Amino acid sequence: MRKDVRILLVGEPKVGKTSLIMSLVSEEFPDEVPPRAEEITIPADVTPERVPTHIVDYSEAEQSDEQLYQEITKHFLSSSQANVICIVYSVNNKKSIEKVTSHWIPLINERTDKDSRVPLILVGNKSDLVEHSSMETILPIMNQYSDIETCVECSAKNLKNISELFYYAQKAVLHPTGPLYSPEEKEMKPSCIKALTRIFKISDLDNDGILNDNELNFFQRTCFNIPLAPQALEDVKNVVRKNMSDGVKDNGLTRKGFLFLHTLFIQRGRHETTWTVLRRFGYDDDLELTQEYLFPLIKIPPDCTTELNHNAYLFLQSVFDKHDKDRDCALSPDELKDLFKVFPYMPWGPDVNYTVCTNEQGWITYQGYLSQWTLTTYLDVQRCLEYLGYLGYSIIQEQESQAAAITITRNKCIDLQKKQTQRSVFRCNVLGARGSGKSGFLQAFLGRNLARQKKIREDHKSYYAISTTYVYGQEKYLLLHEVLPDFEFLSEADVACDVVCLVYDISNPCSFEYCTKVYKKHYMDSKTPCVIIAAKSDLHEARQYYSMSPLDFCRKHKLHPPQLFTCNTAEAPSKDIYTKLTTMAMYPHMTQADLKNSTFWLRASVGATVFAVLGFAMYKALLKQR
Ligand SMILES: Nc1nc2c(ncn2[C@@H]2O[C@H](COP(=O)(O)OP(=O)(O)OP(=O)(O)O)[C@@H](O)[C@H]2O)c(=O)[nH]1
Ligand SMILES: [Mg+2]
Repeated sequence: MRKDVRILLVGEPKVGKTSLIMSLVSEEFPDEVPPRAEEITIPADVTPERVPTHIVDYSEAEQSDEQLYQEITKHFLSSSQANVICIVYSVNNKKSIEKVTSHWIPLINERTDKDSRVPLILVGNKSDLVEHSSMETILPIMNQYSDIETCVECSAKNLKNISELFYYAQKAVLHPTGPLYSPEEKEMKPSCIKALTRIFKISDLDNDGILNDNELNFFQRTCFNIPLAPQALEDVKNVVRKNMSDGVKDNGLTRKGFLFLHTLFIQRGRHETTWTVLRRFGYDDDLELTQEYLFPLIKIPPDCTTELNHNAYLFLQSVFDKHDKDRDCALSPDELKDLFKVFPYMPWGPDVNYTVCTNEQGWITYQGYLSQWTLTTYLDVQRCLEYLGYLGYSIIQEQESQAAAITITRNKCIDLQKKQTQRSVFRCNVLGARGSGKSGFLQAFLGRNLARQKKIREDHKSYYAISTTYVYGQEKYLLLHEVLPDFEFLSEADVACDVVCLVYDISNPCSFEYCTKVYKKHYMDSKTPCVIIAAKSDLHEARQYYSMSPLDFCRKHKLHPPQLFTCNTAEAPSKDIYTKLTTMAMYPHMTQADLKNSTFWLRASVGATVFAVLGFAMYKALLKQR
C-alpha cells in the first residue's frame, strides 16, 4: 500500500481554499484566515483510509508560478508533488468556474505526465450562498476531461461536505479510476477485465463458468471478510438480470455478469470494492501481481530440500479435477491450456510430456501432473511459489502465502546420522559416456520402451524424469537427472544427489571407462550410494577396454554387481531397478549385506507401517479440528 497521500488545493483567489483547510482542521469556520495555510499532516489513524495525509494550500499572493509548478510537477529526486489536486471554485462566482477549464486544467495537464496523470477533483465552495447547484455547468466539464475523478459542492462556512471532500481526495489516490476504467469509452480497461477474469476463474471452483451461491459466498468472505446475506445475494443477481440477458445462468453469476457488476461499482463511484477484490488477489496499482504476492520469503538452509505438503497436493488435486472435464485422469492439450489460463504465460513446454508419465495419447496423467509439480518444487522452489500464486493457492486454501505449501526437509546430515528420513523426493543423477543409454534409462522409468522413445523429437527431450515408486508400501518420488557427459565440466550440482547411476553400454567396449573415472573422481570417497547400470543388455556383450571387468571393478569397490538393463522391450520396461534406487536413496547407510538380510527388510517395513498408521491418525485429528 501507498505510504502517504498529498492533496493540493488550487483555484482563483478568494474562492475559499484556505478557509476549507482551516474548517477541516478546527471544525469551525474561521472568520479570518491567512492567505496561505501551513502544510498540515493528518496522522493515519484519524483518516478514513488510514494513510497519513498532507494537505497543501496555494496562494497567488504568496507564491510565484514557479513555486506552484513545483507542487504539481513530478521532480526527479523529490517526492513532494501532489497525488491529487482539488481545483476549487466558488459556486457564486462564474469567472472562477470559467477559469477551471480556461486556466487550471491546461496548466496542470501541461505539467504532468500524460500516462500518469494526477486525479483532479472539482470543488464548488460557498454553497451556503446560493439556492441552486452549479452541477449543470460542471457535468459537461467532467465528461470532457477524464482526469476529473469527481466533483463536490461544499461550504467552508457551514461545514457542509468538508470531510467528504478530503475523503474523496484520499480515495482518488488510493483507489484510482485510471487503471480500471476508461470514462471516454464508458467501459473497463482491458487489463482490468483480464485481472477480473482471472479472479473469476480462480473463484469458479468447479470450473463450470458460473459462480454459484457457494462460490459467491466464498468469494465474498475472502475479499470482504463477511458472508453475503441470502437476500443480498438475490438482490445482486437481480440487478444483473435486469441489465443483461446472459449475466445470470442456472441461478449463478457468469463471467459477463461478474464483469458487469464491477463496471457498475466503478460507475457508481464504488471503486474501492473492485480495488479490494483486486488487491486481495495480489494486484498492485498497475494491475500487475506484486512481487510480495508471487514470491513470499522462504529460507532454505543448505543441505535441505523442498517438497509440497499434504495440503498443497490436495489443492493441486482439486485444480486437476476441475480441469479434467472428461474425467479420463489425463489433461488433453485443451484442458491443459484451460488450466494455465490464470497464468500470464504457458509454464509447461512440450518437454514436460517427456519428463513425466503420460497416457497413450501422450497427455499428462494425474500422476504425471503431480510429479511435475513435485519436480518444480524440488528444483526451483521460487518458481513453484510463483505458479501456486497464479493458481490462487493462498486465497483458496486460506493461507498466509504460498510458502505454507512448502515443506523444508531437515538437513541431510541429520538424516544420515539418525539413519532415517521423512523426505518423499529423492534425486538420482544418471551419468555415463555419450550414447551409453542414459536417456533410455530415464524414459523407461516413465514406462516408455525403445520403440516409443524413438518418436520423441530432439527439441522435446528432457534431462529429467520423475515418477513414483513404492518402498515398503510408502509412495516416494524418484527424480532422475541425466548429466551431460562432459567430464571436465561436472559442477557441484551435477554430482550431488541421493543415489547415483553410472551407465555403460555393454555392446560398446569403450563405455565402461567413463564410469570408472567418474566414480573415482566424485563418488569413491563420498557416502552417496552408487549403482552401475549395464545398459542395452539385449545386445551382444563386448569385452570392455579397461584393466578390470565391470564385475571385478564392483567387487573391488564393494558395489552391487552391474545391473542389467534394457528398454528394448515389447511392453513397458520393468520398474524394479527404480524401486531399488529409491530404497538405496532412502537408506544410504544400508550395505550390500543389509540388502540381503531379511530382518532388515522386516524392520524397515514394520517401521513404515507404524509411520503410515501414525500419519493417518494425525490426519484424522487434523480433520476433526477443522
Ligand atoms: N459564505 C462563505 N464564505 C466563504 C466560504 N469559504 C470562504 N469564504 C470566505 O471567502 C473569502 C476568501 O476565503 P479564503 O479562504 O481566504 O480564500 P482563498 O481561496 O484561500 O484565497 P487566496 O488565498 O487569496 O487564494 C473569505 O472572506 C472567507 O471568509 C464559504 O463556504 N461560504
Ligand atoms: Mg488562501
